[in-house]
Amino acid sequence: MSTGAAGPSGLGAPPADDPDGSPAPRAGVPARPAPAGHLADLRRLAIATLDANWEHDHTVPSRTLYPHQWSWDSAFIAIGLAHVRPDRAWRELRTLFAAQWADGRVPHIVFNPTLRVGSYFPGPEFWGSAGAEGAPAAATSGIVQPPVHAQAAWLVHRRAPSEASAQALRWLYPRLVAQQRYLTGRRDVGGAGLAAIVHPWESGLDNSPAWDAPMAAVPADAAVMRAYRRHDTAHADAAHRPTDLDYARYVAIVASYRDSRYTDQALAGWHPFLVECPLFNAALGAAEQALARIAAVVGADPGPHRDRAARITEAVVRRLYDPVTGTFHPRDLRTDRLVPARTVLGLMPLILPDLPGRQVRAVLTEACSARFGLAPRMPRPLPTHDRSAPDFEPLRYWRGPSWMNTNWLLWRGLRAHHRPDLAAGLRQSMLALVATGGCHEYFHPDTAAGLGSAAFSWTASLLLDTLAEG
Ligand code: 2M8
Repeated sequence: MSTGAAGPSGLGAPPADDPDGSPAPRAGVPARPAPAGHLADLRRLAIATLDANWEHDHTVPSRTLYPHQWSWDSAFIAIGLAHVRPDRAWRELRTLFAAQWADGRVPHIVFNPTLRVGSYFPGPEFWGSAGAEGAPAAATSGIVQPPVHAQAAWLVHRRAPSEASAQALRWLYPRLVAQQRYLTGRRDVGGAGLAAIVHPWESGLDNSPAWDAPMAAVPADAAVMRAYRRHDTAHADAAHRPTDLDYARYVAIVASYRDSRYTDQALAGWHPFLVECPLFNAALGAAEQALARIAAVVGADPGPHRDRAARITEAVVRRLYDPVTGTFHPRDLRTDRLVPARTVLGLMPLILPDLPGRQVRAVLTEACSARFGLAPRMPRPLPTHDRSAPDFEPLRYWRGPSWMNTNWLLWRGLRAHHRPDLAAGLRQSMLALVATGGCHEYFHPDTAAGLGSAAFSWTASLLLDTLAEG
């Protein structure tokens, strides 16, 4: 079953205008609060989307574009499922962590073995995880995604604490700790206590302009892609997706890592892409905060988690904050320089509850500037890239469109840093976004037209969380 291109009214095609017939909010026009009946429609749409994407023991991000299990998608999905299907929320996380590698890495894709070859590119035959030491029996990718899982587990438990949820936490806790140990150990290429990502896919924001500079140094030729069949462009507009040259580089970076059997030894000496990402490392620090809370439930010591959270926050500020731009940037470890692009990644350290006041103020200034447009009354959520940048592209994937997950993270950060005024404005704009575009994967940042997959799981699940916590 597929919910197809679904707007909230009647689950049909995404409406150009509000279901009550009034015009959809346009740029510059504050979104007005949605009426209660309308919110109930939105909730129904979100649940239908998640139910349609449930696959035995996990949720696919999208039936068409992403038919396997993805790591950070599952964390976001569990957060929403906790509101409506708590058993599934725990199942989602358990299925993912059952595919954890012996070294603690949680793979970014767990492949569904029943799907035909070619249902996703690059598929299990390309990743060849079976040949790597410590890989699980299931076929997986060999890279990771932002570690938002401890926060997800904590939120799922907090929504409905019970003996069953405490038991689920007891099972997950050592696995979450192993995930952190992997990232702060083997992946600490820069030696400062932060994790390096080895592929843009590990950031989750695959073709963000943040990766243009480090990617330019990766030798590749777009013609390489003639040897492969891209699956994504068969299901989404190619003009909204990464280019063939991007993909040639993605494939080259995977091949480098895979051919070294996914070892992290001496990465600096041979791997072509090594970056400390602000979102990834903010998630790493926030995970330690969540683990401190989980530790208290499972009878472990929260103290070491708090200490590690403080050290990660300090390193994020020291390594990734630029006092000249007043925002955070990724650090390219191959050049040891900050990447100049100002993307939404730079705002993500706001999810760190102990971010110092100076950086909190700087991030809020950046977020409230015309680059991103955060305000107590705002027509649209934040785009993924600086609106004033010459390479801002409102239709292309992570180079401009609005996404629910980055906005949801920011919304959480605003609440943690006691900005209910801005959090309320952002929440309202997120609800208006999905009310206009449906549960799409991403959205035109001005018109809210739905882009990419029309029935995307984390849009649905984070919508449920946003609706519930108004
Ligand atoms: C997108 O990434 C995959 C590769 O991992 C792809 O483009 O095929 C990203 O949006 C990523 O953040 C997301 O986890 C994944 C599945 O939704 O799709």
